[in-house]
Amino acid sequence: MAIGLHGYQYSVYSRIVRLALHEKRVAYDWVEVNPFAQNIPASYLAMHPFTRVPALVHDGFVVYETGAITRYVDEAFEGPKLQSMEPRTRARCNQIMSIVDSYAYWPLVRQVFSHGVFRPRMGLPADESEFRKGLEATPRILSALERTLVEGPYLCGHQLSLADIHLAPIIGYFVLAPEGKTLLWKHLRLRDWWVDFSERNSFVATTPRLPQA
Ligand SMILES: N[C@@H](CCC(=O)N[C@@H](CS)C(=O)NCC(=O)O)C(=O)O
Repeated sequence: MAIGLHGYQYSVYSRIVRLALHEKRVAYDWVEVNPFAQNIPASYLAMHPFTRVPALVHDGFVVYETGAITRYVDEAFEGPKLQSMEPRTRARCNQIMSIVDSYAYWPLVRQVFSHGVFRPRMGLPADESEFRKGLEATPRILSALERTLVEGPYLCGHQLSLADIHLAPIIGYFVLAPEGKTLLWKHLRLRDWWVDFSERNSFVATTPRLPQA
């Protein structure tokens, strides 16, 4: 059984898949692909025509789009189940994954983290107005996510799910900006969820090595 994960070391979406594989205890080979590079290999573009990462290859079967990959990983491999069969719990988890993709990723990662943390650390030009726009968009997103945390300790109740795995890397980057951490700390249940998740072995083991501030 050969599993290859094509991803970028700093990519939150690649980390989501790494977390899912780690939690399922599935071994894989990592193939580094920088989606922002000018010279993305043609072999990768043949797999992922939208020039994003990640993409998973399992015994010749190629799948891209992170939610599709993590659901596949959960269903194709042994290990703890990361999706509930109960319709409302499952709907809530899918809703959270969709909130992350549709509303959270851009402001929290591409605006706050990229312009407030990543670009300055990489010595790249950063845009303060993008950073501010991201911060302004955030309270509504954090409040919506916090509202899902009614039963805890996980986002969808008593068991770890793909929803936790989908959100954690996004929050992990967001709180590296002190302004982001301050905003998260106003949402106590979400903060507690985050502190717990950040201590999981899978999360620690997949921490990207960012340049120091
Ligand atoms: N819809 C894609 C989004 C993946 C995505 O945006 N990945 C980022 C890295 S975290 C990327 O490849 N960005 C390259 C770009 O924006 O050009 C998925 O779910 O996998």
